[in-house]
Amino acid sequence: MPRLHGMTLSRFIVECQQRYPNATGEFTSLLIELTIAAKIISREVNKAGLVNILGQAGTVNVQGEQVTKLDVFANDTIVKALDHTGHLCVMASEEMADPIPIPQSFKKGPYVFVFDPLDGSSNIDANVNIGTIFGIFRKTTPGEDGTLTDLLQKGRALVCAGYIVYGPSTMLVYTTGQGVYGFTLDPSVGEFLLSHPAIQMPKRGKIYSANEGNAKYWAPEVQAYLDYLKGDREAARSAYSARYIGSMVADFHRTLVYGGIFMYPADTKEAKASTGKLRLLYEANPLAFVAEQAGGAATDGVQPILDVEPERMHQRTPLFIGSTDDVETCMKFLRGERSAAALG
Ligand code: P6P
Repeated sequence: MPRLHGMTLSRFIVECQQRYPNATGEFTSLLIELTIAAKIISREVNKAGLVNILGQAGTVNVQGEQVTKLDVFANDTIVKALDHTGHLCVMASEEMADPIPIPQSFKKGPYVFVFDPLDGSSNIDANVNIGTIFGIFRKTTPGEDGTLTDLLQKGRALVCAGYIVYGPSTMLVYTTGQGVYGFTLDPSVGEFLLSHPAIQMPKRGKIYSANEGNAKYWAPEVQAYLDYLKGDREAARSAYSARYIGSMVADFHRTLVYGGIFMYPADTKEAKASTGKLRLLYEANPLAFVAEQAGGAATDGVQPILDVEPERMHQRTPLFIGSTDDVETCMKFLRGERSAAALG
């Protein structure tokens, strides 16, 4: 893969395509259209405090969550940027109850696009980092119209996944199965520039990230793992620090760069969270693909996230994602092979 720092994302994508003689350029064009949507959303997010785009849209989405105006803007921007490209046959969005068909007046293509337009949006009014998460599959069913079957593919079938994190700088991080590459938006030229070639997650980190306010609702094995992370009260300072932003793209990006583990376990706090809060299709799967491509791991506590068989578009999953050694230690607790007492 090209590795020139400062290379534009568009040039990087085209040069990557040139490694595949049979490439049609459809995938390249789709990704470039996505970057345009990312720039538009970044512009709105970065000036959200200055125009009347903060606050609630006055509606509730399929998740039962208050929809912010920026959620709606991000969702509509991505749909409008991609639905007429001729590269997609169907889309699925965290904001839309049903699959998003490609209008009959537009040409359809071989790709399927799943996305969370603005994850962490409940943090918008506090100016906290938020992000867009996306995944791309190939169509598997006959005919030109995409179907639910095309959407409900295992994460292992993803051909591309990534996220845009809107923070101190806007970054686009993605993989096509050839490693993980990060691009930082230079607003002065309006281009994403290669800033993080071939990102590798440390094998073990020193940061754990979870909403400990839910700890009393977690399974005992998860609570035992938390005790391990916090270290024995008599022991010297624990080897781990806690960091939790409450915006998964930001918490994951930190985990990708610094290592450690992010987890959102199932809890008994609310019925919907009994299988975890995070969504499999357009949150856990894309980030799990990025994590594995960066040398990390992601599990639902039983199996790799990418091997989970999706049954519903908006199904939720527990998520433990991060450095391989941290995820493996976590799994030993979840399997009951370790206890906080056996800190060795
Ligand atoms: P809690 C944001 O709403 C989100 O979907 C993720 O971005 C984030 O990790 C999680 O929910 C935070 O949930 O229950 O800790 O507020």
